[in-house]
Amino acid sequence: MEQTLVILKPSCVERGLIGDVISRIQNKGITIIGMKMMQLNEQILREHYSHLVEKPFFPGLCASMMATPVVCMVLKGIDVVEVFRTMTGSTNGRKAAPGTLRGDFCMSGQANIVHASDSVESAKVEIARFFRPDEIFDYTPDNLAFLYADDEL
Ligand code: IDP
Ligand code: MG
Repeated sequence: MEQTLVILKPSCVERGLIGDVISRIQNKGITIIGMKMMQLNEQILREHYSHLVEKPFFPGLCASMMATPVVCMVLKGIDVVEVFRTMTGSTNGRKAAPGTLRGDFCMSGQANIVHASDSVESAKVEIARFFRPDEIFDYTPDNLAFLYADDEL
């Protein structure tokens, strides 16, 4: 099964939306196999957002990601990278579809409450960036036979 990295950003933490996002994840039938709070710093953000370092908004993005601790999670499920990106919605909360996390919970293109890995390859790199192997608990939930059909497993 795939794994993906999720970060509940300071805009999620500060607005008291941690529980709402976790509920959406659990209601969907996605398994949380790693979860911790972290205080991000510029070094890890320059790696995590390396594709944005040259953008004029990068200093503001960094500041917004360091404003409070964040909650980092590793999620597991079949096709979970794509499934959770779809649940996350477009980058700008004002344009994200209703029913998505960003579409339902935010109004900003920057303070957009969640980060989600965008491919299986980047998920592997991002999980290794934010989690030590012993912080991931790759267990199999008891209700797996009710989350998926036999021929999907
Ligand atoms: P994503 O989070 O939807 O994958 P990316 O393009 O990878 O979007 O950008 C990473 C993060 O950088 C976004 O979630 C958002 O917080 C911030 N960001 C992206 N584009 C802008 C912008 O034009 N202005 C301000 N912040 C931006
Ligand atoms: Mg991205």
